Amino acid sequence: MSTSLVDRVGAVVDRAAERAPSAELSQELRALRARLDGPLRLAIAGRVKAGKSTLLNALVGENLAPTDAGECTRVVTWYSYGTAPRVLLHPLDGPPVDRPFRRDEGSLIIDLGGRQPEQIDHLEVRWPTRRLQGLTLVDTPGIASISTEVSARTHQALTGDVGQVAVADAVLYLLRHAHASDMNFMEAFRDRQVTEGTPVNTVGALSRADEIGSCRLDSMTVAARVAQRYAEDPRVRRLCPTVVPVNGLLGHAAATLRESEFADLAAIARAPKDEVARLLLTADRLGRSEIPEDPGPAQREHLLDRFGLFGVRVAVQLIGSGQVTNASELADALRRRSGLQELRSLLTVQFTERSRLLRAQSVLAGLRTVLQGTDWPEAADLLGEVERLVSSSHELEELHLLGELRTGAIDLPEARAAALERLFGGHGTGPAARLGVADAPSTDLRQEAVAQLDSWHRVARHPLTTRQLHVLCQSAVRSLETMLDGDLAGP
Ligand SMILES: Nc1nc2c(ncn2[C@@H]2O[C@H](COP(=O)(O)OP(=O)(O)O)[C@@H](O)[C@H]2O)c(=O)[nH]1
Ligand SMILES: [Mg+2]
Repeated sequence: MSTSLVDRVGAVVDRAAERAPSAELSQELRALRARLDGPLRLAIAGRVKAGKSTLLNALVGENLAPTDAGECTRVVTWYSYGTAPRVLLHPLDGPPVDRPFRRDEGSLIIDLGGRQPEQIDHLEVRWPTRRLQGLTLVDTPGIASISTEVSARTHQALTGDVGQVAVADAVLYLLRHAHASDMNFMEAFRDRQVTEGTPVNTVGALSRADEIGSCRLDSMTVAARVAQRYAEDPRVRRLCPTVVPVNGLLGHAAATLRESEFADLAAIARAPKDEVARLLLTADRLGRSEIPEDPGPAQREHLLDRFGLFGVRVAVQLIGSGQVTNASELADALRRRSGLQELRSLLTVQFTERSRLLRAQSVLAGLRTVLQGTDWPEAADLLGEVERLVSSSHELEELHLLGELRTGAIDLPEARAAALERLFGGHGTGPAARLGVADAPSTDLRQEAVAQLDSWHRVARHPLTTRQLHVLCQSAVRSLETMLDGDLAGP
């Protein structure tokens, strides 16, 4: 896709690194350069206890990130692909060091070697799993954390403090309720992007969705409505245009379901109907009731921890009604109800497909930050080059306009705005998605593209077309021409 842009960005950073007046600066620039070819860095952000670490585990399909309390939850932790398990501690002062770790029943337990979270820049967990290939997930302690230092560390990781380069290329933001600090945080992330004002780098998830409808069986439907309302709220929309409900706890349980858990759930489902109903009335009863003896209170408490009250209710209903008959069918059914698949597709369309572009954008932002922070005479020339690169890139412009359209910053009739959003890659970057038609042979797609090209030319020529729309028309024409010259080029 964005070969030319990525190459050009790479060339500017290489040149800057070669000419840098100090070894330190040169090294910083080379590290930045490496990001261009590295995996996309997706940070999971949100308030403490929003369910970030749980969702990260659900996305990886393994129990890696520690949840709830513990000192490791207070450190920014990167989970990236590695051929063998390895944990590196990056202190604030000094080079990274390998740290021992172990894994018992639960998540990874990392030995920090007596270092306080405040002295650690971040931890890096490398893990051999397919899910982390091409995607690094960054777990953050949360804004408005207990300690201001930890809050600040989160901020810095995501937005880059003044003079610092941001760690994340994109953010998955977990919302539980629209707290004021949620808004401030997203503002900060947005401000530091190259194409200022674009929220395409942030996708929102309404987390712990099962709790929204009091854990009733229709909780996810209720949560979907709430998520929709959130996404329509101008304050939320301006910052993260899409919000989907997700139940990370259930997604994680589904990905790691054990036979013994299925057996316990099935035993509950077999009990007399009124007994089951009484047992599942509240979390307290489920965890503490004397009966049944099998599964006893300890096992039921375990089920609650793993599935939540909603998850247990759903699982018992699925087994009791005969809709699922074994652990793997149950896992599939629970995964479907967790909202994890919808979240995954959203992440694919919004981030993975334009991974190269987002990385190029981050590297440009980083390069700007580094250059602005030096008194090196050549920095001004290089900065000029960065600005030219940004303003001449149609791909970055698409990203920028996409953001403007989504947030309603551009005043257009809904149908026209929707067509442009699609065309600029808002629902996927392939030709069919951009054209808004079903996938078809490229001759058919080419015909459609030519027709749309013609129609945007006509809008552009119309005497009543505003200047703003005229600019959009030109971009639309450019997008279509790029498609016709590239993916849809004739024989
Ligand atoms: N019911 C329910 N509980 C959740 C969900 N996600 C997380 N939790 C629980 O919320 C608590 C905090 O989760 P954690 O992932 O540590 O939140 P973090 O501080 O944002 O990383 C834990 O006890 C989780 O088990 C969810 O989707 N549903
Ligand atoms: Mg956490």
